[in-house]
Order: sequence, then C-alpha cells, then structure tokens
Amino acid sequence: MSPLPVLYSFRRCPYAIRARLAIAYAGLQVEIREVVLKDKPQALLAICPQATVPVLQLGNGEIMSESLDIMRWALAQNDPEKWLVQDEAIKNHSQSLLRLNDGEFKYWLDRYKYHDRHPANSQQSYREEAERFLVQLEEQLTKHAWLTGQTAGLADIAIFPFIRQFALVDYSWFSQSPYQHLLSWLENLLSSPLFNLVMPKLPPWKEGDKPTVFPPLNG
Ligand SMILES: N[C@@H](CCC(=O)N[C@@H](CS)C(=O)NCC(=O)O)C(=O)O
Repeated sequence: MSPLPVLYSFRRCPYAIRARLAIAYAGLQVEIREVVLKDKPQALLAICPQATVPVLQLGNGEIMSESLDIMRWALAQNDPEKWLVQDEAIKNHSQSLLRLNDGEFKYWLDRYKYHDRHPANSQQSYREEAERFLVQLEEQLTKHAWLTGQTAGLADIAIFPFIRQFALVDYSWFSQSPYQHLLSWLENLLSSPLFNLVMPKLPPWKEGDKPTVFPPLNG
C-alpha cells in the first residue's frame, strides 16, 4: 500500500482548517502532522522553505503549500455536494470573494485580532475596516442561504474559518451586530459534523512518531 499524503497542519489556522474541511468532505485520508509555528519541524522546512501551514506532500513528491490548491486537489477527486460549480458567473463571483477574503479582509482581521501589535489605530477602527467585507457577505446571505447560491460552495467553506476567527475576537459584539444572516451561516457551519470532525486536538508531531490518520478513524 502506498503511503498516505502528509498534511502539515495547525489546528487553529484558518488556512489549515479549510484544507482539512475539503480533505474530510472529499472522503480522503492523509497522515496529519500538527505543527507548532514557533518550532517548525525540519521535515517541513526541508520541503517548504517559507514553512507556512498547511502543506501537503503527495506520495509522488509533489508539494502543495497553498490551502486553496489543497482544497481544489481534494475536490477534484470527490465533490459529493458540488462545491465546485461549473457556472462561469458563480465561479467568478466565488473567486472575487476569495480574493477579498485572503487579501484585504485578512489584512484587517489580523489588525483587529492583534491590535496591541498595531497601535497606530484603535481596535474599533480595524474592525470597521474588516466590516466592509462582512457587509458584502451579509448582502449575499440575504439573497440566498449560501454565499454564492442556494447550496454551499467553495467560497463558503474557504471563507468560513476566517469569519470564525473574526467572530471569536469579540463574540458578544458579533452576535449583536447587524450581520445576523452571517451569524446564522457561521453558527450553522460551526455546528456541522464536518467542522467538528476536522478539529481534533493533536499533540505536536515529531520525527519518528507513528503516523496519525486524518480524519480521525473513530470521528
Ligand atoms: N497562502 C497560504 C497562507 C498560509 C498561512 O499564512 N498560514 C499561517 C498560519 S495561519 C502560517 O503558516 N504562518 C507562518 C508562521 O506563522 O510562521 C495558504 O493559503 O495556505
């Protein structure tokens, strides 16, 4: 039997969460290696010099160090609920939301979350900058149940871990904010069996450890 692909991951990282969501949804299995970002294993540095997580190493040696590439790799193998749509207009919309999420929104999210490291402006002003993206998401979710239509798509799953991170900065503010459709969308995803399956608590991986299969076999 050929060895499983290896996924270097970090439990709370939103990029790693979306990669794990796609892998579990597609019914694939990988060997998971939990990384401590402050003490990255040599095996990760050797295959990916910038050493971000997630990183996927396939049996043929191919390395993927972008979470969206890992998602697309998983969905190309199995996409039971059609997260990858064929419709060009929806695909373009999804891509533009993903660009905003990974670009501008992530930039302001980091400042909102770690405002003490960015004393130039107040936490509230960082939140307000980030909110410009939330306004757009809220508008979509007033039109249909998911960001790009009546069914869940790549954008929902890839953006959700970042909205989770935003909401967790101050959940009581978020739960009373004007983004009530977004709140329901978030809570629905947070309570899904899929999300819970991809959040196991794992000890940091070290060279020589017995492989840990992901998703957990008893999950
Ligand atoms: N473009 C990458 C970004 C991944 C990323 O930035 N991950 C963060 C953790 S959430 C990281 O590994 N940062 C490196 C570090 O903190 O040393 C992707 O989409 O996978």
